[in-house]
Amino acid sequence: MKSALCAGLFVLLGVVAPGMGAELNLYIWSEYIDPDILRDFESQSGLHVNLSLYESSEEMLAKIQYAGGASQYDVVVVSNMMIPLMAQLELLQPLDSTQLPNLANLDSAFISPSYDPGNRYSAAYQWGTVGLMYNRGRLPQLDPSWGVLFEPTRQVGSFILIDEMRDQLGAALIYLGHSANSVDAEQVKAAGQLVLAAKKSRHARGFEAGVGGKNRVAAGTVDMAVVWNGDALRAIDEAAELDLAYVLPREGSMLWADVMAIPGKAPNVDGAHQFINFILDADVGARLSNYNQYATPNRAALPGIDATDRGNPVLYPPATVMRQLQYQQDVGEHARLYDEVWTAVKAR
Ligand code: N2P
Repeated sequence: MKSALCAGLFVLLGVVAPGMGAELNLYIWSEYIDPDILRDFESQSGLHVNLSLYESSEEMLAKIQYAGGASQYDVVVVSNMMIPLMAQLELLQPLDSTQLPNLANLDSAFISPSYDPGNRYSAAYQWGTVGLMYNRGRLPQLDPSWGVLFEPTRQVGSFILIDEMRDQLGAALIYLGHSANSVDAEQVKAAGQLVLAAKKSRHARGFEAGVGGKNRVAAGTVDMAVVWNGDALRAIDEAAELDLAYVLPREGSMLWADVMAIPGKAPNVDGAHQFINFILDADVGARLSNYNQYATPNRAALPGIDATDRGNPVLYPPATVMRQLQYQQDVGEHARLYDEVWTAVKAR
């Protein structure tokens, strides 16, 4: 009797013992979700959201693969190119599409995409580009080229490289005229040499993962960084006293999608589906992008996107620019080649 009363009181107070499944554990890039959206999900679902953040795909994969993450988190938000690899490593479980009616809201480009046929494991979250964010006040004549990182005679000011393997090696591959998804060992090694030389240059101020680079530029402590468009756009607004800008180098750049997936041993699989379906709602999708300033993959959300964002070519590049962007893809067994080259670049 006493314990029943006690349990009743706990429910009343919203306190739930571990193992009761009333939590949703989300693992996501930092600065990537509106806290109000989480609060709304909590009140609608009755689930308490535990938020865990990461800054790079390498960090995320290590956590999921080797540090118990696959049984700790219910939803992970990861780059599209991680899906084939994580599925093959059995780190993910298939989605139950009957619990995801809002999947129909996604734009056709994100329905059965090449990285995940049939959306077996993933539903799109946001998409964006890799580019250069810089302080225009300090570098008014910046040449919009990857050469400002990789060509000693064209390096200017101070810069931060991105601690994200495929983005930083991809930029070097593109500068060399190769595919950002190259699986040619000589090409990838040459890209590694370029990144290493950039790292050793007197203009370089090291590597930063995730939001680190944009934070340094926004604080005025470096002139330029390799960053993602949405992070750059938020910094441009927040540090309005500085004249900051984001450019896609003329040699071209990379395009990515981030997606939601459920780890293989997620504690709350039903809650995970509820969360994914909630994010795929048209209204929630619009709020998400209006907060993040990343582009929405949700067609039904488009009418709710702020008009200035919708018309901003940094968020929704015109077709001519899109043709210059390469969609990042999983490189299958060649991931090892990238890992080796990247480890050497970071270690030296
Ligand atoms: C959020 C950035 C996530 C985009 N800060 C990386 N794909």
